[in-house]
Amino acid sequence: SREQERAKERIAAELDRSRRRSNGLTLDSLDEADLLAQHSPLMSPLVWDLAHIGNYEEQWLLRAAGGREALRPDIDGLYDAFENPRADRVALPLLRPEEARDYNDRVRREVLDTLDSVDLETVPAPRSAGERSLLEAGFVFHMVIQHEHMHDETMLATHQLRRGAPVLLEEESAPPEPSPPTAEEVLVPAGPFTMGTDDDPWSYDNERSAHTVDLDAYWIDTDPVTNRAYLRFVEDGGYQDPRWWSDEGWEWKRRRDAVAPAFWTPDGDGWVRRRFGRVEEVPPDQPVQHVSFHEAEAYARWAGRRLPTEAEWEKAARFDPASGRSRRFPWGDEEPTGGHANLGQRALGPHPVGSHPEGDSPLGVRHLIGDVWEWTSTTFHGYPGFSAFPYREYSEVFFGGGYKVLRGGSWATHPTAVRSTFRNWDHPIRRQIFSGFRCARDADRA
Ligand code: AVJ
Ligand code: FE
Repeated sequence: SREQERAKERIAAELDRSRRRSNGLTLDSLDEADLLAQHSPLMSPLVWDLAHIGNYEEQWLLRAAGGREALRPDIDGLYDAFENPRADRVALPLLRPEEARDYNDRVRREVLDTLDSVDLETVPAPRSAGERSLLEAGFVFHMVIQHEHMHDETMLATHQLRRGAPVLLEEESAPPEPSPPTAEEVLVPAGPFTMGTDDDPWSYDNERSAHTVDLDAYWIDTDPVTNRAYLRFVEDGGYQDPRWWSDEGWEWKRRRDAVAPAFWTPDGDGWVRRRFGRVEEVPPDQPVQHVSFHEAEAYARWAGRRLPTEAEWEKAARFDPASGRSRRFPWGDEEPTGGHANLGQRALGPHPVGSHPEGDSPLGVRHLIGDVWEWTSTTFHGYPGFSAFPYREYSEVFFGGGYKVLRGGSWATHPTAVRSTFRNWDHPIRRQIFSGFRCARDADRA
């Protein structure tokens, strides 16, 4: 059908886009030694991510969806993230960069061939989370496209940790102009909303099923916490006062000797930050990034507030009080454009707050999508009726593991890999990711 043709064209275009991005972060920007090196024990050598992307694509699109013979079953173990912790990957007999490129190209050629012949089943709605198939509504292709972009974001974190001359270029010439400031917080009225989804064709198992959540009224910050605001916490001795920190957070801070967000260093009276090999002033109007959950939580307590729960974040990011409906994005159901949000690595950092008025939610909450991932107070778990699909290792094995949920995507997240239902998670100590936060508080009961 015409509709299926169009869906396939979109998939082919997105596959191509993600591959150009991966190559730009590896083969086009670094030499062989740099690609094979371990820049941080927290991260893989870039060449591991590169061939892992191809191997994942082989396993899911060629073997599982296409029913084809395996091309390189011998390398599955090398690129299995559970068999090999990140710190160990540098010692594996990995494909060299040129071999990885050839392998990825070969997989991709067969994938495009497979795409031609498969039937992207249409979804008989409504369906419960358990009843899905790999191809329905293009699911497995969407999963592989998002997977590649997630690793591209991971590779950006590796680039950020890498020492040496800068290699990445900013695609955009200048950030957009901020609009005038508005009220600092927004009141979200009490009442039910729909959290999660049953039918988003890009959604992962952990975003399902759609369910009603009834929340008390709460206030949430209009914008993510900026560097200017965070600096007040730093200069008020926030890192020296255990009152603001959880026991676990204080212990983390003490052991790391953290005194400010990652990549900040003192400079005269103030601070500078390193960003992809360049040292610059800390821009006051941008959301703070590279903070751990513990730092976000300590700031919130210092400010007399708290982090939002995951449900509070999602209600702010999609509930439309006029219709009572939950939207795909804060601004509506349309795909993100550069006007709505700072996504897709066009900038190499967050934009100043107030610079994406088109992206506001109906209640006037800003920058929910893009700029920085936002820590929430919620521990990663499965929604009611959760059913792992298509594999337990995407989400389910992380439930109950003390991971904290992050929402909204960062400037490094591709538009296909984020929406108001999308859930990310990480250890509460991690801050090499592009993480920030906003605060919330209970509304006074009348
Ligand atoms: C969803 C970002 C937590 O990077 O660990 C990549 C995504 N899953 N390969 C991760 C993922 C398999 C995952 N996060
Ligand atoms: Fe992966």
